[in-house]
Amino acid sequence: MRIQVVTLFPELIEAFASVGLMAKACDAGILRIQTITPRLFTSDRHQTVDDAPYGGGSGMVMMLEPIAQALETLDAACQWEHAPCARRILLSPQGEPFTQQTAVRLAQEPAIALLCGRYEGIDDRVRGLMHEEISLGDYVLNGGEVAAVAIIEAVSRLLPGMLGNAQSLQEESHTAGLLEYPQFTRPRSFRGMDVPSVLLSGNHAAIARWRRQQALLRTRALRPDLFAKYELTADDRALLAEADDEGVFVAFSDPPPRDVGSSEEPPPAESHRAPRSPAA
Ligand code: JD8
Repeated sequence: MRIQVVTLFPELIEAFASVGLMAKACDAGILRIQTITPRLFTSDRHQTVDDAPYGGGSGMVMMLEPIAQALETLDAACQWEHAPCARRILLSPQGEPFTQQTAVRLAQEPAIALLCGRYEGIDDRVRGLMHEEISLGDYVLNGGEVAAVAIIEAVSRLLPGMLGNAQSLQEESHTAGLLEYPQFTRPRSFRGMDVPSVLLSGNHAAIARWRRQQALLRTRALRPDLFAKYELTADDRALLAEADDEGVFVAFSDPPPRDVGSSEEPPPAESHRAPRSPAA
């Protein structure tokens, strides 16, 4: 897949593309990242890409001509290689919120072009040059670059041939819409916090059940919005019912149970409870 980025800070995108799995994917030819700056398409001494807003107001607005020429140059690069032009995506707070579903859809494109604004944004007529508009989420960034790298990372890890992903993508789709189950590694005991004993039991069926149960409990407790949308199977309901009557808690998340009328700190209900909650 080809990912093109129009940005005043290509070095930000290149820094991300040069490490970890993204660098490996680029080296393997699974992913190709091309950046271009609108500054290349200015003709004044200061390489001006912004101007004051019509109607007045504070801040500067990015001008269309350098951006349009950058996008056209990227299209020409595709055409030179007899490849389809990229689907053009504007990154802005007004866009459709980016989700895993968006990532899955974009991963099916042969090429996408991500346009990153800066300053107060881009001349509104830019929308006439783009296919769609995406927002990373409901918070304010100073420009589109962080949204671009988030999208590049979420999309590129879905690409076929992406190193070591067949197995984990399979597992991910099984649990899509739920939070992950908790994971542990050595040592078995860390500052009084013990790894849940089921994980040391070697009973693979019991481990799979416990993990599924924890994923369900965590999602219900921490992300009721996701839980409401999730379609529970009969097995899932049974796991939750079992957890509810046995008083199973969400590993390292629930506060310790207290006896009614007692001000004494109760003993830990199970060995893998945190001794106290520094995060709370
Ligand atoms: C592009 C300029 C900053 C936006 C004034 C200063 C995405 N989820 C997201 N939050 N913010 C952005 C984003 C912000 C941008 C630009 C994307 C270009 N800014 C401006 C308007 C208000 N600030 C984003 N994707």
